[in-house]
Amino acid sequence: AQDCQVSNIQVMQNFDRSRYTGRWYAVAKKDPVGLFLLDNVVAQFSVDESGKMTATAHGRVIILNNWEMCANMFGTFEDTPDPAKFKMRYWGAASYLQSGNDDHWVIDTDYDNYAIHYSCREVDLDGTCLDGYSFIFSRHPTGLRPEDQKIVTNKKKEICFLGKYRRVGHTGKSCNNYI
Ligand code: DAO
Repeated sequence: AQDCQVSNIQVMQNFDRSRYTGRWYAVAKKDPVGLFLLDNVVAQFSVDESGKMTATAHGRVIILNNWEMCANMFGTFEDTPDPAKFKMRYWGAASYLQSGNDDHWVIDTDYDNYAIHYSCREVDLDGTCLDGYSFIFSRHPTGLRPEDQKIVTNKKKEICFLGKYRRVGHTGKSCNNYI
């Protein structure tokens, strides 16, 4: 499916949330309108006693258009009939941080090295994504392994975001890389 219809986007088959838990480093990001998370983005996924997926994220953010700071964010995930598609409610540790409710789809992952996330916030009248964002996650702060790069490039193409990503650095300069 490469017709760029949001409803035709293929997600991870038989997604296993317990294997997805733990730390993921964002190594690339396609930004939405009104970019928020900048760099040094580390997400930590968990599954609680009731089986619900939750996450915390830490990263350098942009608020009020030009203020940069480090932020602690929280997310809870509501299940849908597709095990790889969630509704994510998110908020910040401080009230001036962004909050919202976004789709959170896991497009592909091998659980041990790479993961491709996708969220379309606004679907256009023609069924394509008008405003969306996507994280490329790695288990390694140094980036993707060469053997995973081809898979990730193909998936970027499938979700019609190829060429729209920027690198997400992990300098640790303005934000610590731990949660
Ligand atoms: O960075 O521009 C943006 C949009 C992303 C907002 C979502 C941040 C919340 C993260 C919490 C849970 C982690 C995956």
